[in-house]
Amino acid sequence: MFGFLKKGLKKTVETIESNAPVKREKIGRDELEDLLLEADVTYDLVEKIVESLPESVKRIQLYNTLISLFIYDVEKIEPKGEKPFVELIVGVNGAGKTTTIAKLAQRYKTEGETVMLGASDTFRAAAIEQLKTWADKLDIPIVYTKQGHDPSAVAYDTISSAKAKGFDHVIIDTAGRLHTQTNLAEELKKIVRVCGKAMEGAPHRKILILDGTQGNSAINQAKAFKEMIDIDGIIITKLDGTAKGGALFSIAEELKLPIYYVGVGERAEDLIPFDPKEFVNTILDAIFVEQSADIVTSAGKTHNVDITALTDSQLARLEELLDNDGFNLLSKHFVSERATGETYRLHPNANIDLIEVLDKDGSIVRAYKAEELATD
Ligand SMILES: Nc1nc2c(ncn2[C@@H]2O[C@H](COP(=O)(O)OP(=O)(O)OP(=O)(O)O)[C@@H](O)[C@H]2O)c(=O)[nH]1
Ligand SMILES: [Mg+2]
Repeated sequence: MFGFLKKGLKKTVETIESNAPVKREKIGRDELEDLLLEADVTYDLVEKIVESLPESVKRIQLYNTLISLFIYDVEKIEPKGEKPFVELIVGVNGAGKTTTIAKLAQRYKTEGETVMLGASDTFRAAAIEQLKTWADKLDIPIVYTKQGHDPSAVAYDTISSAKAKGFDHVIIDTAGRLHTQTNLAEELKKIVRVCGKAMEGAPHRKILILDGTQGNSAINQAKAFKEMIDIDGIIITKLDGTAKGGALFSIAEELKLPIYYVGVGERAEDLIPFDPKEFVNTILDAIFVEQSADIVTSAGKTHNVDITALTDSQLARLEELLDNDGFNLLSKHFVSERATGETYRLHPNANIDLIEVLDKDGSIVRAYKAEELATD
């Protein structure tokens, strides 16, 4: 969906724009420092960012510095081989675990895959009810027991049942708070162990849910969970409800964990794959007049391949062409392939009047002639 992340980052973008109302080609280092601090980038990181920049900063210079914060070695964990692919969802209470599970389940279901949920937050009766309500709404099977029962047993039963029925995915909810932190650590470790007994290699992904409205304070929380069980990646929720979107830079830089998705609302559809380039460009669009570094303008060309300048009908035509080839348009820079869930970059190549779909290595997966977008 077009501009989805932009909508999710509305409050962050508005705060930047209210602090720097006039967009420009260059921004002074001091002013940039203030903007980043306002957006909840940690003080130390702001210092580190501006250190390498000149007195007056151009978009491309800031882009390169900011994007580098997301570049670190991460292990890509994907469903392969034996089913089901088991995901364990952890995080403090209220972070958005249960809602995110519903969103993930919905996503897998839309991709044509089968999902089973496990209600391992047995600490509160309401938690079981909440997941059940989502399961009913999305028409997805769920394994649960009574409040107070062993959460590990629920995880075991969910995986066993999904395995027997050949399900593609299992997603397991957990409690965010127990009587003490030690209890929580012990419980999570036990769930992890028991998942491994139900299926070798499970849980395949241990995902930490962080509440985006907490900004930087989420970092210490994340470190605590990392110590309890080895976290594979994170999902940041409630980005729509905060002006602290800049905290993602600090979270990435400090934790060096992949950010799989961001939550941008309360509905099942409000979960979008996180793309660092799109994130950085959305922030930069609030500061600079210049367009994204990816966009090559089509000045002097017969056909218009500048995606930012496409008319509504040209854009609709592009979306239609992509759709026919199995792609969903995510934003003006990215598409996702429905069959695989892979994200590809959309690159307007003004030199040869093509709109190209590029993979991570820059190889062309598909290309559309600009003239194909003509609607008359
Ligand atoms: N605006 C917004 N609200 C969200 C988002 N994700 C979750 N919420 C809301 O945050 C609140 C808490 O979400 P839950 O999913 O219940 O959180 P939890 O981590 O399961 O909480 P416990 O079960 O109490 O540990 C709910 O009101 C959700 O609707 C999001 O991306 N945006
Ligand atoms: Mg919950």
